[in-house]
Amino acid sequence: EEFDLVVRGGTLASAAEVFEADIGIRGGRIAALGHGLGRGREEIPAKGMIVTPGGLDSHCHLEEMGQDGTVHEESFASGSAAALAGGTTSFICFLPQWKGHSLAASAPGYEARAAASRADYSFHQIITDPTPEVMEKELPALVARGIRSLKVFLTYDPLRLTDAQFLEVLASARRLDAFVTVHCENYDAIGWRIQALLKAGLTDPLQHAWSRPPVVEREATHRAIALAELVDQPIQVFHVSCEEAAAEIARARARGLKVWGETCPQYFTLSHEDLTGADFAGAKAVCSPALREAGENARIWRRIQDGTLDVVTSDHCGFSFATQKRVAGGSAYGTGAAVRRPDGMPAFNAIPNGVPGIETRLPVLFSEGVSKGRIDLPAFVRLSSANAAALFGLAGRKGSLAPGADADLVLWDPDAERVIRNDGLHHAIDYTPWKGMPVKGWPSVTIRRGEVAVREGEVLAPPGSGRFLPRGPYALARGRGVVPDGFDAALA
Ligand code: DUC
Ligand code: ZN
Ligand code: ZN
Ligand code: ZN
Repeated sequence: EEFDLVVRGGTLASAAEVFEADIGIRGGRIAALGHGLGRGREEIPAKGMIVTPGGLDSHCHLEEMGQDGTVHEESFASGSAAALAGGTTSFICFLPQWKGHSLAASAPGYEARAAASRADYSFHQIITDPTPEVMEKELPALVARGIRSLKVFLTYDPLRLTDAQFLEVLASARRLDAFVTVHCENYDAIGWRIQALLKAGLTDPLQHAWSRPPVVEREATHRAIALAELVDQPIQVFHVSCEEAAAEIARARARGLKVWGETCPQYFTLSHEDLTGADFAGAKAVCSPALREAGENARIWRRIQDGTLDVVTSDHCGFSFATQKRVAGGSAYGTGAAVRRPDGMPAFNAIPNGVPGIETRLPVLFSEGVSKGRIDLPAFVRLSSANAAALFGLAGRKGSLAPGADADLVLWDPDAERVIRNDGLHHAIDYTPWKGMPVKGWPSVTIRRGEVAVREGEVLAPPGSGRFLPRGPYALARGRGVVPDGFDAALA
């Protein structure tokens, strides 16, 4: 029987090994791997190319609507075009919850808008207000529809949970077989430091980093792990930016806890220097956790290499420089009053937090990681798709080259050299923090479920061609069954 598509003669990289084979695709899935496979109705020669599974970006913000009515400028159509062009074939973004509101009322029309995606997609449900109504009625229905992961914030005024509320979320997740992800920073410490800095007249973008130094992240990471241990519930710590927080995760893992750590390209390539510059340019690199001193990049690489940080996502959270980064209070992702400076620019605390990186995530990881010899190709695959697939209930379907997996593939030209420029990207944001960075290795063809979605930078997949990915129960999301002193009964 003829294949729909054969990718012929490439060097394949899976999460475990590198080997040469043809890939036969039928009905959107990988049907066969081998040498000299029969003909396909379509053939893509891949000699000299590296073929990896399509990327899974398990943390990105698209078209998110804040309680104040602000909507992220990055739409599902533009964000997913950028994702595909950068080799990412599926992503997990966020369903918001507004405090004081039901889940249903918090994201009007959001799931319908997501249907415009060109890449496959799922959601993490953000919980900001874990009332019994939400946790016992709405959440079970959501999980039953395959939305099986939660995100909580331990900081940001409109989003943060108290420790008591976080415990409620962990206990609900345990009952529902859902997975919990956590933004770890100490809310009160940040608020105190912001007030002190503003009072001293220190308002520049660089002071964003001073307002939330590593200890603020380390403390919250330690606390989140301790509370998760108390409930016997696995967690993933989002966007780890520094060795101090990574060390807490490493210690938890050494103790056998089910704790995982994610990081993002901004934390192994950018630093305080990017928070400075003429014309308020430092605002472009304001994200949370904040960028660290330059020496921190190498420490994050070491934690990637030793497996403590085993997922690299974009945390794409795009705010254009002209319209949002230079405007105070345009987002839930800022802290405290929308203070304006005499020059009209917002004080550091009122700059919306986030950097756009959904398209550059994999080229930057490939270039800085594989091309520079810091990681091998299987590690690249684990970091870019396979580990996230395992953590979020998509194992076997995404991040895999095995027969039966979705035929999501990226053909990399390992020798392609380019310098990142914003006008070469497909996102809707007016800048990239990686402008001017030389990279070696770029996706030349992206295949999503057996269809050529991008060829040499041209996005062919139309809006609406992505599919929602419902996620069923899986063992990795379950606790170890180790609750001391019989408290287990109280958690049931
Ligand atoms: N950090 C960001 O930089 N943006 C969005 C949310 C977050 O936690
Ligand atoms: Zn062959
Ligand atoms: Zn976060
Ligand atoms: Zn985020």
